[in-house]
Amino acid sequence: MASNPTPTLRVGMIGYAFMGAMHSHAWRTAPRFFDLPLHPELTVLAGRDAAAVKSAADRMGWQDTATDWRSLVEREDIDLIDICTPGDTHAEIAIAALEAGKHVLCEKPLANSVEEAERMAAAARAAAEQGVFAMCGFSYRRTPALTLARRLVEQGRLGDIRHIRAQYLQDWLSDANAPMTWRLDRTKSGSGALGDIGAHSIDAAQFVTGLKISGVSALLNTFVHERPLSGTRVGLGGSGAGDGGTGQVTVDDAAIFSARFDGGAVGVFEATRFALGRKNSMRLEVNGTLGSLAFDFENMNSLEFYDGTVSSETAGFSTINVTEPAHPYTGNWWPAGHGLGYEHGFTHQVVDLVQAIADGTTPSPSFDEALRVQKVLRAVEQSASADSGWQHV
Ligand code: SOE
Repeated sequence: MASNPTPTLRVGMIGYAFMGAMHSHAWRTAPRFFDLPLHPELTVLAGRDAAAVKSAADRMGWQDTATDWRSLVEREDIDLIDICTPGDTHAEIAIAALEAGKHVLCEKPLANSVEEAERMAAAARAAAEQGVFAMCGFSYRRTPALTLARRLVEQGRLGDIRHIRAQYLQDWLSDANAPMTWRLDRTKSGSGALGDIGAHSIDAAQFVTGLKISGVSALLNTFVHERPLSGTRVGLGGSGAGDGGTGQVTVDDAAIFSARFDGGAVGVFEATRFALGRKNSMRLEVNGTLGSLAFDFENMNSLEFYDGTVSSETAGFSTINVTEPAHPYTGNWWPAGHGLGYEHGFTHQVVDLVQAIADGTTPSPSFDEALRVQKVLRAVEQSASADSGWQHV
């Protein structure tokens, strides 16, 4: 007797740049390494430029293309909408998709304002009652070392958390001649380093410690206010050409803030795209009464752990190689010691999302959790504006 084929989850994705390529890879790869209850099908890819979206779809394995995202929301052969577009479009697309009964995966930060994020979270709550679910793409949570860090905190290995130190350091804007991009335009991105990468640190800090930020005191800074509109793009940055005019940078280049967490812990956060030499250094250090943890994404297959309960004669930070089958997610990949990369967090995100949908449970980070991050972003901006001081979240 033939066994039942795995039911499909037909995905419609909007956007096909860096994040679109990453999500495509994740949708393709997840069922090849994990036993999923639903089989993702790369059904339709949408983007405004017909030729460019067709070429991206052929390259990344999508069956069909569309030039209007609304057609995806209306199609009956789509079960999930994956939003990989700049933040100014998230609310409209996500709410329309949820109201049409489609599950949603939305890139971070959830929205460009708390007001948008609140509407999205309300739509997600209403949809969940109908068995339709939404997740926000804070993918770093699914880096095995950070998932392990959370596990150690949950096991009580750190005791009570005292300090959280989070830095997200990149350098692709340190050249003042690097060209303008949508990430530097507040109307498209909502904020700069703060929302683009600081949001990851906020989510990771809250995820690993299980604590919530209750207040912040911040400063934001913009180093370069005008950039060339055209030029040669290399990765996220590049170098501008002198003849295409300039555009205004309307976001922060660096965000620094101190924070209080529920339960008495204190934190320091820094996000910048001007830390020359630091390419994707997403760092998190946590100090508790019994132990400490330290992580740097530039060394993403390791986690430093200090066990304060052993004799001081032998105590010291030790490096856990997070590549053993016993570690989160890693057993589905390569033999111990062979390591994972940036893209694996996105694949794990798909794995957990698909499992939650099949189980009929709200995936994490939910839109409500992402709304909470959005409120921290707002509090940081309010605190930094006109030096207005301490802000409750
Ligand atoms: C650019 O700073 C960026 O691509 C972010 O937008 C991503 O969220 C981060 O994972 C890598 O850097």
